[in-house]
Amino acid sequence: MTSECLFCGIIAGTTPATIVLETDDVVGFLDVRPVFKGHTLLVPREHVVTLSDLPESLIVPLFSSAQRVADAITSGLGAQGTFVAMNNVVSQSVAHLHVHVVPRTKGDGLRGFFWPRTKYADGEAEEYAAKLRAALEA
Ligand code: DGP
Repeated sequence: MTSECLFCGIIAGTTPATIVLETDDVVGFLDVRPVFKGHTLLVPREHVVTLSDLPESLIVPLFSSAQRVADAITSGLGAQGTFVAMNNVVSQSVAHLHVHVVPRTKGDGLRGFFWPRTKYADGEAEEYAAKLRAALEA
């Protein structure tokens, strides 16, 4: 917990939020600026900033909570599916790891989250995969 962290304040109950789930390790609350209504943020109670900082012991608690909320969004809100995402450093506006679980329904107007897509030149995919495999083995 850090006193200047917004999400630590929500976890501690000193900053108001609309809570949807609480476990020993994780808190889930509604995003105050939802992409669609029901958009939930899941945060580990422990203050960590990025996915790289998340202790292995919290991976299952955090992502099983994301799975539960994703299921609740479809069964409880009538969404057809969900988009589950996390910004790390770039576009991360709150420096406390948070998983977005966003309700999705066909025709909701969100087209692939507005991601521009690119293409690999001949042989380039293998170069990228080789660099990734080397980094994974390091
Ligand atoms: P990101 O941009 O990935 O770091 O997402 C941060 C999200 O946090 C953003 O969608 C809006 C949400 N947010 C920011 N301030 C507050 C707040 O005070 N309360 C709640 N519930 N959500 C917040």
